[in-house]
Amino acid sequence: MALLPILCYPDPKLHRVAKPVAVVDSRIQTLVADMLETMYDAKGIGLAATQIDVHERVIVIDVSEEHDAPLVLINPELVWSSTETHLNEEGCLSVPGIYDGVERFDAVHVRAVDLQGQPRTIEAEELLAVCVQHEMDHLMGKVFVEYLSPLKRNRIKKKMLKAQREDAL
Ligand code: K1U
Ligand code: ZN
Repeated sequence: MALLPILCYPDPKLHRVAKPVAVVDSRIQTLVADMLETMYDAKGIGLAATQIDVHERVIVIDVSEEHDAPLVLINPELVWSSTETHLNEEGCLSVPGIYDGVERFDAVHVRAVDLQGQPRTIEAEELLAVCVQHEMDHLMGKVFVEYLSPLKRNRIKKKMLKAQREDAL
C-alpha cells in the first residue's frame, strides 16, 4: 500500500471530470487500498480519486467512529434524493483548515459498483449523505468552496496560495 499526495485547491487538476471505470481489476483494487490508507492517514472521512490526481470514478468513505467501516463506491450515480435539504458544515482534505456551510440533500440513494465488481445501491442519510454528495462533486471537478460567495472563495484561494508558497520555502 502507498500514501498518495493530495491535490490542494486551487490546483486546476481538481476541476477535471472523472471517467467511468471500465473494469474492476487489480489496478483498481490497489488504487482503492492506497486511497483508504491516504484517507485514514489524513484523518478524513472520504476521498475521491480526483483528489489524488486519478481521474476515474472511484470514492472511498468511512464515517464510522472506529474507522473500521470502509465504503467503496465505483462509478457512483445518484438515483434518488430527498426533497428536504440542510446547511451542513463541510471540510475538505484539498482545502485544509477551511470549513463552511453547504446546502445538501438530507438523504440520497446511490447506485455503484463495489470492489468485487458487483452492483449495489446504498441509502445514505446524515453525515454519510453529506459526504457522498461532497465526494461525487469531486468526481465532477467541483470543490465545495464553489458553493460559497465569490468574495469568500477568492479569500480562500489567496490563503491557500500563500500557504503553498510558504510551504515551498
Ligand atoms: O473529500 C474530502 O476532502 C474529505 C472530506 C469529506 C467531508 C467532510 C465533512 C463534510 C463533508 C465531506 C473530509 O474528510 S475533511 C476532514 C474533516 O474535516 C472531517 C473529518 C471528520 C468529520 C467531519 C469532518
Ligand atoms: Zn473534498
